[in-house]
Amino acid sequence: MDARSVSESERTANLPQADALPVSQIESVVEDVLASTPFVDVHTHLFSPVFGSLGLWGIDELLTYHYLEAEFFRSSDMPPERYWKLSKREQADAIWQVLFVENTPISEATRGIIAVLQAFGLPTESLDLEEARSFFQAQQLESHVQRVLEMAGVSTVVMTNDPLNPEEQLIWMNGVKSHPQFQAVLRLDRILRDWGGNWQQLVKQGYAVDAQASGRTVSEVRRFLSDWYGRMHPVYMAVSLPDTFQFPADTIQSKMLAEAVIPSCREFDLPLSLMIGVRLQVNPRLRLAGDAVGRADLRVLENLCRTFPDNRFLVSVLSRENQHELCVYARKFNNLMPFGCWWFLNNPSIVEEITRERLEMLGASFIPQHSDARVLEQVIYKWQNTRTILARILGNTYRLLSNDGRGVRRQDIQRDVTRLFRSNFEKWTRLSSGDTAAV
Ligand code: HDL
Ligand code: ZN
Repeated sequence: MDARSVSESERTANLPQADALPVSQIESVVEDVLASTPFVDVHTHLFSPVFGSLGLWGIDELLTYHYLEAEFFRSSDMPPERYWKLSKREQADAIWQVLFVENTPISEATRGIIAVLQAFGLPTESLDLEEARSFFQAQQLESHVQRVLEMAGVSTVVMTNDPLNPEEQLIWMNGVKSHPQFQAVLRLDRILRDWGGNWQQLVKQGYAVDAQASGRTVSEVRRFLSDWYGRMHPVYMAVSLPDTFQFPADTIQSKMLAEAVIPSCREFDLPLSLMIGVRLQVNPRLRLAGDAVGRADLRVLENLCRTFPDNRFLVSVLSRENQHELCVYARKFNNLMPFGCWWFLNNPSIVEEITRERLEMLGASFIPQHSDARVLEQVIYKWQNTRTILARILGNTYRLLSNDGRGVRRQDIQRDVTRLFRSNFEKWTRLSSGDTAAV
């Protein structure tokens, strides 16, 4: 039958769901489902309260976020060397004065501060930070964490844990009481990016490794990973890699990946998170704000996914120019899970572009976002922005589907949002929905 001859009533009557939403209601239902579904934040630099001062929170930490420091140095005559000599409080005062008093906070990171202050009912146009400081100083951390995660609509925060960070190592060695809303990650940058500078730390921990990664080094690194798996119970192992990353290669990094880390991930049934595209310290004067981005050769993903079909790879790439090919690779390898609009990509204009092309090419089989939060209260604005953008994009996607001839119900939208922001990650990491339930 010619499609044109099907009458409107026959076409509608063919819709399998009598309860399909009117197109005009779709976006508001998407907004409501996004607002009422707690998300899993799959990559952050937050810590559960038991980690003490490693966990950052409050207005002075929010304002001295390295994203804001980079913007401060563009609008201030203060040389970085002088800024680094200031106290944390003085640094926050300087940033507030330059970016929020002398200039309008119109960047993504400065608007985020305004959104956080607004969320707590704090003034957003003060000439100083006294009222904000008093508010945060009055908070009790555990209840503040609960309140912030509830405001952000986040049920689970995935941390970044470094077994070779001396301060963090001590806390793990003394035994860490797990927190129902925080999951650990075994982060391996020091081993995989700077073997020369870190192999002796493994020796200090009792592992018989050497500078050339010869002899028993591989089996000892496997033992190191096994011991830390037992301490942390991580949901994945992770490493951030430069734009120049190559695999395979005749390097200690490649050997450690192929012979120790990737086999260990299989042994413990863990994904390996690869975050590719950082150009470290292009301007060391800015310290943590001194990193930049480079387009990577994503044939490394082809090689890794094809060589290790029984491993699962959780991948985020930093260059906007790598995003489309990441989608193509995800279509070729179902052991590749793209996630997030990372770091310099976490801006509404780019998040929209990336998320639309992922939906168009991958359906709901990817993880749209992570916060990368370093300071607790950042999750409030980062996830508020994600929900706003996703409401618009998903609303448009479902309208297109309706126009193509398939009505959409609320339960369809709920199923997709749950998959995008919870169950894709739960399945990838073998977490149960109970492990990530909102408390
Ligand atoms: O390596 C990483 O996990 C990056 O996210 C860096 O921590 C980076 O400094 C950052 O905070 N980006 O948002
Ligand atoms: Zn990060």
